[in-house]
Amino acid sequence: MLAAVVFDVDGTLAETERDGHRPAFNRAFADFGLPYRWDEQTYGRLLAVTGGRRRIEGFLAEAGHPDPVGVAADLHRAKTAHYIEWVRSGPLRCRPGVDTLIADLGRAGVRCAVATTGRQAWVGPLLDRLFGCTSFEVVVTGDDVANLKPAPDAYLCALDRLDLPPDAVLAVEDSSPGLAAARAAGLPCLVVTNGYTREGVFPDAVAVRDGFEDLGVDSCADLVRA
Ligand code: XBP
Ligand code: MG
Repeated sequence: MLAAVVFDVDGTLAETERDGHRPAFNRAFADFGLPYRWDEQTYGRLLAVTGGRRRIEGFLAEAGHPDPVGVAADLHRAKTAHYIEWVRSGPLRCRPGVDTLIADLGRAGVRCAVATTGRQAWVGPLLDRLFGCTSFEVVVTGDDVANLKPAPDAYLCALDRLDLPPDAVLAVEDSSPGLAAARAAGLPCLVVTNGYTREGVFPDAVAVRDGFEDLGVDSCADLVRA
């Protein structure tokens, strides 16, 4: 019995990575006079590390930059400010069909939630702009958990706040770290791929699709029964 759907944000609810997060990271590098710029392909590789601060940290360590941990914290603050600006006024859209699905789930009495490794400072404004502030009953962000995806913490926290068992909840993710997080928390997980993850292999997914078109409440319910 499907009681709730928990959605990832980046890459799932909206294509935010290539034209949203990536330029914000690059603006932060420029602010600090650093020579690094992440092109689309490099950024695709770096997405294996979730969380912007950890992503910068790993990259700086790999590049041999001094004090990667301290520098990453400052850079990530600047990146977050740039990204909030893009969320407020950039060409942000949800992925086609996901807004209809969320509205249909609500009408059918299926609760909707969010579990992301992104930061609260921009997650709230992004959800409000795309879906209105009442669409998600529970919103878990990277600020709420000790360990980011692929650790299960975000999903465990969502289940706790929803007060539901994992087998009554469908997770929707776009990537391997997200899928691993959902599975580690015991949730069946639908993967909806995007430009960065289309070539991926997702053996643990209950289903893999390349978009939300034609995905309705009944097919979500079938997936938790599968
Ligand atoms: C998304 C992320 C996020 C963003 C950056 O992972 O890894 O870290 O790229 O956001 P997922 P912050 O979709 O699996 O949640 O800079 O706010 O960390
Ligand atoms: Mg994602």
